[in-house]
Amino acid sequence: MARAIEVAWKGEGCTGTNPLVGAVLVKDDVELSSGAYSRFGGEHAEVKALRGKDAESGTLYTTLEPCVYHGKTPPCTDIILESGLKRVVVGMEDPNPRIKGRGNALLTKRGLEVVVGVCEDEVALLNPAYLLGIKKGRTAVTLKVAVSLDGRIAAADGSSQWITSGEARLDGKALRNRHHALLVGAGTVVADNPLLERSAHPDLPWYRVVIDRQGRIPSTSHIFGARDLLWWGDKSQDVPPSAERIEPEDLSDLLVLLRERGIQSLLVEGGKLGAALLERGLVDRLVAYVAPVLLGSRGLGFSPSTWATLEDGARLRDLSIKKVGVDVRIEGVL
Ligand code: AOF
Ligand code: ZN
Repeated sequence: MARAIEVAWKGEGCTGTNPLVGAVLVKDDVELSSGAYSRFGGEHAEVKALRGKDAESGTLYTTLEPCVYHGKTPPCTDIILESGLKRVVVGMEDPNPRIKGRGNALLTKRGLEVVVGVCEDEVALLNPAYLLGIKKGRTAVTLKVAVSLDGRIAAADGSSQWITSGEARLDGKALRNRHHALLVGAGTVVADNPLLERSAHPDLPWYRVVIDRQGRIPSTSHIFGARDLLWWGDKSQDVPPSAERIEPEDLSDLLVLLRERGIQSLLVEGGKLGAALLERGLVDRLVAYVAPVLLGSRGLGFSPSTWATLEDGARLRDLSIKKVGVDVRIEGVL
């Protein structure tokens, strides 16, 4: 299963709203082949691992339960049943309501030995946004911040360029490649006039979700030239010709609406929006770049000003800590 997990990671960033899946075919304790789901709409991992191989009496290790219905591709259970496999070892059940145990049940019914829940915690790490989306019915949110050692994202006078090093900024930009969309507020667009592009996956849509309720963003902004824009703005305001207007009721509704449009993961890059989302319990993952700089206690923070007790606060789980240039990146789940 560890091998299947390793193989699954090959598809990172390329599978759109579908999960990362890896499969490994083993016979007589020897790995014969492997396959990864590596492109949205492409062949499933199990099919790739089994194609052209004599799998008779073998074991297939797959990180996710094999699918049972005709989607963009035929059901993996058909191919498994035709292959003559004896045993299928599954990392976790696929919570997709159209599958949810049916794949495993069908294979068991047809006489295969099916083992479910092997390395489940590691397997779940392949698809946090996919799993959260099904569980909570909304887009998964990552908040990225660049902070000083005393927790400030800007000095008291508002200046914030540049708190972290060039290495940390580059590392932070690469986070865009792991998400389906980026959320920005009018403040960021007006202050920085950014293009908000990303460096990878030119073939996949890259949505920029802009919140400008007071219509503050001038039509001369770079963002007006971008494609794939979703705009939550003031009704009387001009929006970019390519933008689609959205009208959610609130931030929580926005995340439901984004998931309905196939956006599974959303990156928020700092600022006021981050605090508003944190306050509502709508941040699932935090990535903080901490710089060895002190900015003073009147500097701007990024967490809710309404939190007062230790219980109000939030502690990160499943930490990963890495040195990036002279800064430290702390990533964790909320
Ligand atoms: C598998 N193996 O490699 C993947 C699975 O019709 P599709 O291709 O969009 O896929 C439909 C569903 O199949 C998808 O939403 C997810 O539940 C599951 N993905 N299943 O057996 C794979 N990628
Ligand atoms: Zn499948």
